[in-house]
Amino acid sequence: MKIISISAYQVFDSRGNPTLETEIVLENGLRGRGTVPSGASTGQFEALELRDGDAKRYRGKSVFKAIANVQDILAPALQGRDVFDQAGLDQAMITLDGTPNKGRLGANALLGISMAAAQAAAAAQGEPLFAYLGRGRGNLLPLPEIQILGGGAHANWRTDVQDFLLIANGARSYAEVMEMTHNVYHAAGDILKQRGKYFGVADEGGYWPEFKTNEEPLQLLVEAIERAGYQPGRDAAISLDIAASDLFDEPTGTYHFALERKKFSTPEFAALLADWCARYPIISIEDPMADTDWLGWQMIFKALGRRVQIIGDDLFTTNFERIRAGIKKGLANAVLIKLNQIGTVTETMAAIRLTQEAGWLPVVSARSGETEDAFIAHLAVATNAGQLKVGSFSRSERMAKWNEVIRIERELAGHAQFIGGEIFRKILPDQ
Ligand code: 2PG
Ligand code: MG
Repeated sequence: MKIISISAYQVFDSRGNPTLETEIVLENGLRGRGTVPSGASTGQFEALELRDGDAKRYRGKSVFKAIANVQDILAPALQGRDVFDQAGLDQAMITLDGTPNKGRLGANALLGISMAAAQAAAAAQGEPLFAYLGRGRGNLLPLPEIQILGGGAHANWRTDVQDFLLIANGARSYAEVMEMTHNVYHAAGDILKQRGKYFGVADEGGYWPEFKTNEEPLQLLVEAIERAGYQPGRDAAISLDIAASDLFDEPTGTYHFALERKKFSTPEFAALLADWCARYPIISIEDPMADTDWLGWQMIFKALGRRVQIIGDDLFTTNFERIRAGIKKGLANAVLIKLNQIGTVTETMAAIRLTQEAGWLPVVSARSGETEDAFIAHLAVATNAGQLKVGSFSRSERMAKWNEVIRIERELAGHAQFIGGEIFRKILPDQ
């Protein structure tokens, strides 16, 4: 099935920032579209997001150069090729770019095409995207990781810790996760309203009240779980994204909590997180240490790695070589997976496979700047990844993904599988 045309144009993400959408048309007239997300707390090892940097247009954020690269360089090279050859299309784009971080043409230029090709191919095959990408083998509905409170770069630094999330580890079905999350999210909102601390939601849809310390949100989460009628730890547990690269001062090797005017050495920071894990029902921590502080990662993994999921996001940036190095060194037991950190669907799926083959868990993730595109819901099911992180339980760019999993479950009819919190048994012998 030949690709007839590839075009790209500027649309806008959930923060109102420009991003790129790509459309592919096939010889039979069917189409596929891909809309590229964008991070705020981006890792230094991510593939390059090409923005124009012209202060007079869209505050420097327009993506017209990336669009031109699609139209002038990538499209002419790919038109006429077989849309079912996803790996070949992605490799051709990687070769045309020719840099290790997609810095010449822009990872956003490549990813829009890569996603659109998968969508068009699925349409041509007459299959839903998850079935096409998974070659019919994907049927595991993901356990969601859902933000209740936002901080860090997503909430104007109300807290230093970036995300306080909920994992409904006791749920027996995806529907039950939705119900529990709904109940806890709104219970948290009720508590904040009663305390006069309800100020709406931050970039990913979580509340962003003022706190005096980075520990206070943990107490609030436990209260919200209890207020909703659940037992913390057994029914619903806490997950954190520390996004520690943003807190790390490289020259002095210290972590900073600006909110509390506190500094921590690596062992002190590891001890703080271990103490939180001893006192709160925390089941997962993402980026507990900075992406360059590998000794810190080893330290935290030694302390917590048998009972807490330790996820590398900025550490690995969905990069095959970085994940492989992390596996060798035993830095973590899970990998956050983001399409635009690496720039093509093929490389993203290879990163997921590598993670699974090592006996680690992949967590498919959205970005803080998202769109209505629900590609990642399909990716999670296609690869039997088992976990999905999309921000909170409000704002339609978030709900689009949670709702898409409901549609996928219907599509799978009786074949859908849900193992929920059981997934942690694969990596956590002491849970
Ligand atoms: C993260 C993501 C999503 P961003 O750190 O995990 O929450 O944030 O897209 O801003 O990098
Ligand atoms: Mg993160």
